[in-house]
Amino acid sequence: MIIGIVCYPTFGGSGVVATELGAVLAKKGHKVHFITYNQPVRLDILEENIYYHEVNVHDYPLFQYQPYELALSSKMVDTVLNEGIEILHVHYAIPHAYAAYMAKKILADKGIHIPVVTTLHGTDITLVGRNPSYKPAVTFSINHSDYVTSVSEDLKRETLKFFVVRKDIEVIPNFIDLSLYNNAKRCNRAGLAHEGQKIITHISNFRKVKRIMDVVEIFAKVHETVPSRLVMIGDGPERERAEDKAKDLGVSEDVLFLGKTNEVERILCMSDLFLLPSETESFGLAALEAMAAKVPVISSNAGGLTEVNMHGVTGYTANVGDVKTMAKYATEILTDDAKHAEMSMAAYRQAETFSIDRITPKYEELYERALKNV
Ligand code: GMT
Repeated sequence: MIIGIVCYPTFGGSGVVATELGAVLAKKGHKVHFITYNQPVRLDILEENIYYHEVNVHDYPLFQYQPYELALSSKMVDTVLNEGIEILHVHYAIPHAYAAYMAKKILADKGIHIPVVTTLHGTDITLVGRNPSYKPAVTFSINHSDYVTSVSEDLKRETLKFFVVRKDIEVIPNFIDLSLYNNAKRCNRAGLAHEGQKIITHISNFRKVKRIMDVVEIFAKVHETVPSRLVMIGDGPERERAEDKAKDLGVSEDVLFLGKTNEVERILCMSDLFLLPSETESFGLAALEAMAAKVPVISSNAGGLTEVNMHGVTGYTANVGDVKTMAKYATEILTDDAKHAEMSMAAYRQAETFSIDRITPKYEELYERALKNV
């Protein structure tokens, strides 16, 4: 198949999922064309069957806001015509599903009929899409996609609760390439922590929804009794506040802010525990990545997180904001070697159920169905 993938090219989960899906499809012999405003961070354009088409938005003094959707739709149309793309798969509804609808209509005008698959990832529904400024357009785009998928059962429920959706939503959960984590625990921890310190990790875009103040508070409580280091990966608007909080709580010497990095697997392989206390999370790809590295997870029980992190098995979940309970669970895991070992293995087994080989054929099957029904 010749597939066009549209996504955000950033470190965010939706971009990572889209990029890794494209990479695996390319390995299987499909031709995969990425249409984005930058080269996706995890995309290797030297791989066979992978192509990258950049969306350029022209600056013009009249515009206060650049018309990105227009440029994206036009790029989709051109790429479909030039490369013979048979199916468009857009990740994140805003504005990709909307732009894809326009591209589809423009192509239909030229006698070319192309199916559009929209994958909902989370904030496009739970935070941004619900906003009255976007809601009518998001509802329309979902209903006019040929196929709609969501990354968790919870996200499907949320979508049906907040939008009048006439389309069937198929749940295809996120996936993980376990082979990337196979060198687990062989990494040298000395660069991250002193001898005898446990390593606790958090990865996110440091937006409010991730509650990184809770991460620092949980760590400060654990640190009272467990020699430990907190490794914060990522960057975003809450970083400065979190740095101040670490200082206020007297733990800043043992909190490392490493910023954005491509070394996620290596850092996770050195970690003893992963924290994800988010306000909402449609899936929690970062938690799954930790589990693939055999790292137990303490998370909130919001959204789709409980579909990934099984309470009492792969780690623990607690109510959003309940830092006391999360710290208690964290201390329990870090001070009981047998429990830690048991949960690490359970985390890995749970990650296996989301392995790339099990999940990505579901997308291929969906594409084949879509192409049959054009
Ligand atoms: O978490 C974010 O703020 C980034 C966002 C994105 O669109 O990249 O992540 C969403 O999609 C991920 C991949 O499907 C999910 O694993 C995340 O749970 C989801 N984030 C939220 O729902 C907050």
